[in-house]
Amino acid sequence: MLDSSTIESIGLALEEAEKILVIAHIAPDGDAISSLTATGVALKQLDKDYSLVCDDGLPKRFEYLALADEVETEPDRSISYDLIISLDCGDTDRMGKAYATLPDPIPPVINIDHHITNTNFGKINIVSAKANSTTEILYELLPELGVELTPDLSTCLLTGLLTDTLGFRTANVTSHTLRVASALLDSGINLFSILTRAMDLKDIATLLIWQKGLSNMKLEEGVLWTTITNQERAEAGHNGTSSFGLGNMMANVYQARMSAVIMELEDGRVSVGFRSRPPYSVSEVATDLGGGGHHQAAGCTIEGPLEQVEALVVSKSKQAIRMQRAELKANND
Ligand SMILES: [Mn+2]
Repeated sequence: MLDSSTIESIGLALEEAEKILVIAHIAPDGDAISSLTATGVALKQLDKDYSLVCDDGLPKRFEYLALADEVETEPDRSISYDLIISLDCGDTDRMGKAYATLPDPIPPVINIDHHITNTNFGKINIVSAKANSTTEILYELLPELGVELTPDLSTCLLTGLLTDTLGFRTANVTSHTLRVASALLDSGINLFSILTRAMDLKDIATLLIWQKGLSNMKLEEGVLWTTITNQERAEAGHNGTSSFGLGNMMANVYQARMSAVIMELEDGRVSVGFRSRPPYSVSEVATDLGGGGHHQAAGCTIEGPLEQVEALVVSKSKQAIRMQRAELKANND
């Protein structure tokens, strides 16, 4: 539950702000992008001036979200913003250039997030690792600020909840999660149509990148990993840094305790997406490598070359499995 003093300070910050910059994380997933559009819908209702920004723009499959066409890849340089709302970002790096290139003085930040590794970088922080998605936090928060739960808003909020729980399949889903979803559906929106567009429909490039990833896959000591080079990405016609569920698929293999998709990026750095099944956790490995995330899904971006990152990631993952096994065994004894 949100405490009333935090709600009050957010209400006050919004009231005083004239130009609000709303930022979702780089390489946005469904939760990031729908938190962004949901916040836009809310600010519009509250009659506030805002910009919705994500370095990497809005992925095509989320074009059905309200205000999708308002999402920009950089802040408006002619505006001097007086408030930032950061969404689904565990640290300020996740806001990318949208934040890093802002002129001084940097306006105060409202940090709304559910990553267990969140660094509480905001002036106001609403960080709840218990929430299944950042949109679940917005579902609690926005009505407290006088925002009405319209079908457009509910569609955004449910999209974040569905995508971050992989369609209610993750370990943190509870009856509460389903009650939130149920309340959102009561505003007159259609679960099937959101599920289909947000999670099922995909570009052929996605299957081609899976094909590359699966053929490069290796399994050692419970770590199932793959590497994807820039050339392979180009051949698949794949843009961006997401593997669109390949890591999730690989973590759901009996022989795997952790999975890692290690992908070369155009600038020579390498992005790593980690996944695991309980009781194993990948958030510590990702944090150790300069990233962050959740127990079952985390990631980081490291300087290349690819082969070096691969060796590092595999050895760190094996080590994490050994340590976590030992801890589990000690706890069971
Ligand atoms: Mn999220």
